[in-house]
Amino acid sequence: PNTLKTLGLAELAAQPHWPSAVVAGEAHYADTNPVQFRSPIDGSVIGSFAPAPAGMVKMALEAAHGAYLKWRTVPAPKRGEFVRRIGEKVRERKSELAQVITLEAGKIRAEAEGEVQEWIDICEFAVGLSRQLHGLTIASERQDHRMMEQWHPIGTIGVISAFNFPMAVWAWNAMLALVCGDSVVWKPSEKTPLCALAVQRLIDEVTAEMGDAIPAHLCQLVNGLADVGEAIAASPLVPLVSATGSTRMGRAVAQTVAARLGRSLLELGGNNAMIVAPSADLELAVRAIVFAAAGTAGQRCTTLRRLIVHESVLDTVVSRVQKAYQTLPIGDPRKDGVLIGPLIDSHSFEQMQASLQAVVAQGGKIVCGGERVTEGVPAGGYYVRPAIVSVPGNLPAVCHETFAPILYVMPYSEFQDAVELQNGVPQGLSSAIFTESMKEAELFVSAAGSDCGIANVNIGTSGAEIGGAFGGEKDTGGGRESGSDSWKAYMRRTTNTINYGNALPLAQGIKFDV
Ligand code: UN1
Repeated sequence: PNTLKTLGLAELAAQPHWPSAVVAGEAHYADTNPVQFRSPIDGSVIGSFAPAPAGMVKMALEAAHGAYLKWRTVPAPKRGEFVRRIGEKVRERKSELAQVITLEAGKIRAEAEGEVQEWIDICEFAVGLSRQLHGLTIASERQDHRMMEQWHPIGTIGVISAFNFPMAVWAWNAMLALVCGDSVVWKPSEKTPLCALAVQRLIDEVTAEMGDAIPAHLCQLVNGLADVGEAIAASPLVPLVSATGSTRMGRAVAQTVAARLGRSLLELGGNNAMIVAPSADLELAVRAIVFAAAGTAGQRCTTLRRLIVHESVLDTVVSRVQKAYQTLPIGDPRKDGVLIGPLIDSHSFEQMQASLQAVVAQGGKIVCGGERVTEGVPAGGYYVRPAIVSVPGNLPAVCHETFAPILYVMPYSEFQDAVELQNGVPQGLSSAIFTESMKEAELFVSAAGSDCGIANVNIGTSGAEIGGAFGGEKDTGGGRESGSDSWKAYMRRTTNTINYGNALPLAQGIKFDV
């Protein structure tokens, strides 16, 4: 309750349901059948909201579009000022915001704070960027002509995000979109509506503090179900839809967006692997494996799911990871010292069990873990012991992403086979190699190496910094968010050719005398 008060949510909490949407700064309540949302910590009901119907999406999109029409002419460095102030407020509220993430997504405190830190980091990145949204000047082939590029705001960005990063993924998109001169409509996961409301409240506060310096209502929030995502994807008012979640969801969104020739930016499932070479520093490798495979209870899109180990070190690596797993503190994520919190819900637990059964039926062997933990943890939450499963290669069950801590371990003898195993799944998000061989490391990150968007050497697959472009290939969807030049997705490029001479020469030397 204290946290809700600090976050300015107390009066919303006094209503029978949480808002279905916050549009133009106003909370709206739909009259649809309310859905309850629960804390994964103990399965208790936190609250309920009536899912926003399509009419509310329309209202949100229209408000956002109106704000965009004003925002697009505000100088980009001034837009940066808004994001700078958001970043300052997030810094002040870091621990309260993290508490809401822990409550709704079940992250341990350090990881919840890490997520809020990603939001702070992307604010700082975006503020710098607000003075660097520049295009090229290109030599014209024509006498007395100049050719240049400009990057202009594009419109309203639709953001669809998942439960596992209930604030940071929205922030990667929204903070860039805002400095780029766009407005935002957000459909968060129906499992984390409170995180979204806390974020929205903070944005609304900064908006109010800035008064007339910026247009109101640049960010709208719609708490709804899949049909809200579909309505956003279908709307011609949304030139770019940025969607994070399952490959199935991304495929549906992308097809709807493509049908109207809109753009989508997809960050979908991963099936991330690490190669452990015979020369690897095993001490470091084991620490990286445990954080990447078991951390966040296996619920990051960058979670390590496949371990490809040279046969000469296979037994040593497996027994060291197994040993580390035995002492991993699993439990209430609010408690000091706990490293592994709960799965998001019972459905997630069932999927984990189904994947374990499938892989065993296909020839895999469970080395350890996979079972529900009920002692020393809050009743009602789905806590599991992270599993290690030995497999001969990429069995069918290994080829799909199960959002839970299952680590499939497979052997290799030749380096080239390891690279093929790493690339031999439909997904292509993150990958890593542990090796002391310069040749192997360079090959792994070369054109003929890992086919993923992220390829790391001597660090794990998860926990990327915001400064790099984030995303992956194949079933991961091809999008790039966050750092580097990902901002270009949120703008439209115009090419301008300017004639400052007295003649009208045509390109390609064409003569057309009239
Ligand atoms: C996600 O799981 O959707 O690289 C994002 C990481 C985090 C982001 C994960 N910085 O693990």
